[in-house]
Amino acid sequence: MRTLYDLAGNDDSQRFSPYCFRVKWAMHIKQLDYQSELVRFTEKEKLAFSHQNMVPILRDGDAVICDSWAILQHLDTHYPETPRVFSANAASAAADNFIRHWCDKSLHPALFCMAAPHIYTKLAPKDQAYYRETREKRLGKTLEAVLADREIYFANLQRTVEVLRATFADQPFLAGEKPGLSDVLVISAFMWVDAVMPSPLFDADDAITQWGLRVKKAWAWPKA
Ligand SMILES: N[C@@H](CCC(=O)N[C@@H](CS)C(=O)NCC(=O)O)C(=O)O
Repeated sequence: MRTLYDLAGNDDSQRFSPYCFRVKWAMHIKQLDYQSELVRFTEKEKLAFSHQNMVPILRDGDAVICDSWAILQHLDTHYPETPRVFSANAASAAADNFIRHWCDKSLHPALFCMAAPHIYTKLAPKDQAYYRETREKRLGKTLEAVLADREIYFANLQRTVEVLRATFADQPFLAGEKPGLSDVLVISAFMWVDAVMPSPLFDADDAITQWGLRVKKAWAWPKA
């Protein structure tokens, strides 16, 4: 049996890890079933078996795999009869790797500044002090100050995602005519933020919103 260790808020249905979303997308594309083991930020004892303290973790039989990228690689290697997540084409795989780093270094930080104060409100009370301390250190200011500066952060986010809109003016998906791993990586980032924001980041007719709907439709993502 496969078990995915997934980050949860106060409410079990509240899931907001972009890296866990990557794995859930891969499982969905491959039609692999799994059970979720929900982990709160401060429940590090639940992760001790993995000798590190982050999610996602996949337990697959005797194998324990940490890090979303490594988990995706494991799934492609161990389930070769299922649809591949990584492109077999070297140039496409290299482009996906660029998008992975663009997400980690540019998109996630820009989204984080929008989402951080809202994530706080969704957490179990026992997690809030840990989250405040670690995230305020990362942000260099209080969560309240981040919320007060939301217009500055939104302008920065808009500059960051302009490259997506320019791309969608030319092609329906980041991977081209059909969605691919690059689309999984980017939609996972937006799903993280959508899960916590009080209102959608972008208008319904925004090219990014429309692309997100296309990705979910193309792969029949079950959760709307
Ligand atoms: N490079 C890792 C990053 C994983 C990561 O940053 N996980 C976050 C949740 S999104 C985490 O577990 N944070 C725990 C903490 O901050 O205490 C991956 O791709 O899986």
